[in-house]
Amino acid sequence: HEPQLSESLSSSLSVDTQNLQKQIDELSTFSDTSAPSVTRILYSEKDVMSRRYIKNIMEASGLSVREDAVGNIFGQWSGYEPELSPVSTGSHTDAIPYSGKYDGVVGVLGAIEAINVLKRSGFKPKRSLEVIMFASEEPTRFGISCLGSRLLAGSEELVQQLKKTVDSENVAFFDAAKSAGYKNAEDLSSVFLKNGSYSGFVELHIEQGPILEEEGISIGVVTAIAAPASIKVEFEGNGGHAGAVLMPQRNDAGLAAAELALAVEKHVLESGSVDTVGTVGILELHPGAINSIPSKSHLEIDTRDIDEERRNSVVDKIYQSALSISKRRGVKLSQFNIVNKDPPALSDELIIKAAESASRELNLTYKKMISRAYHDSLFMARITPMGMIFIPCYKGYSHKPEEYSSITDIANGVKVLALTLAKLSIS
Ligand code: HGY
Ligand code: MN
Ligand code: MN
Ligand code: MN
Repeated sequence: HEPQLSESLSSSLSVDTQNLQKQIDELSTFSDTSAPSVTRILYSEKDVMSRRYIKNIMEASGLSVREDAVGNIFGQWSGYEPELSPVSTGSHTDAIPYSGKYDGVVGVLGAIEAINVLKRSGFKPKRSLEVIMFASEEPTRFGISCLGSRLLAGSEELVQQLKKTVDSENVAFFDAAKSAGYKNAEDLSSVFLKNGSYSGFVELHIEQGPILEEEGISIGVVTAIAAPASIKVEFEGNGGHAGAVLMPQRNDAGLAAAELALAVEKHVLESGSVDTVGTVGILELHPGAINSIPSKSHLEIDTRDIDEERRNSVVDKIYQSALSISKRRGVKLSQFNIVNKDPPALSDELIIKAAESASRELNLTYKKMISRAYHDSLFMARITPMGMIFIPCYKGYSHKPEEYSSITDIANGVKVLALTLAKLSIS
């Protein structure tokens, strides 16, 4: 017979909100920029401090902790049928420059607290429960998003890419990993998880959008994650003296970049859907002197859509624009590198149902919705049934220091996660 969750479980879940808030605040101090902003870059000294902090908290919660070759960290609570594939949960703690202290963190510290909540309630897991802190989710240092979960999902393409990946200071990926203590980072394929390693994966995350707060709803149950793509582009011209070179003789790499940035906006707005987005978040001019015509420009484009075909046609149009701008302006298109062009992911129906019933049993309002931000869940979906639980965040702010979620909303998310994990654990 299938064991049932005791009726009283949902009412016996209590979150140690004071301790959880303290942990969120302490973790935010491991930052390369001053409060209230957080900057925590993969394999940096602050990242290493944050890793140690998380491992200590996992151990204090009685989890058995291990790390893989690139620094995905796993904390497991063994179930009474440990031979069954575990249920996993988790998120990331790396943070882009000048961002906030909740993105990712809520899904790591909140997941460990969800385990504590279940332990305090007397619940015994059948399938083991495993908390994962992914090596890094943000693309900041090496331009590769969800680096840890892409490897867990078995990306051979990424293994080849990482062998020749360097950061903006020319530090090779492997050297950076080793400097953070991951001595056998070169053994990348050891990171791959076999299919069936988990029976499910659920990530708790702030919404990074305004809907839940605007509609006064406590919980978001994610049904799909939008399809992200990122492109690195470089133009080269002759540069020269800003005073001496007359306009007809110029091939200004900076203006080529500016024109392509506006072309991104044009193609996105003309896609036929409000769900298509495009951003040029990095635009660098060389040599970067007021009186020197840019001889080189470097721009990085992020474009997404919940519809993969529509997103792909925008990428194609951006490429066509880059070619025509380079011809018309006589600048060389020296790089047009599609770094990633990922498909969207659908959440698993059973996990959606588990999260919905958990919300109902906890008397929390909830709404099914898509995630326009990407997450490690996008890649975990390739090797196991996936689901995500959202909590409201202030005005939908994220990736900036004003990012905020109340400890009440965080505690609601932790309880829904705990009850969802419990349901999946005895399934
Ligand atoms: O950009 C994203 O969607 C994620 O929050 N890093
Ligand atoms: Mn983020
Ligand atoms: Mn995140
Ligand atoms: Mn994300």
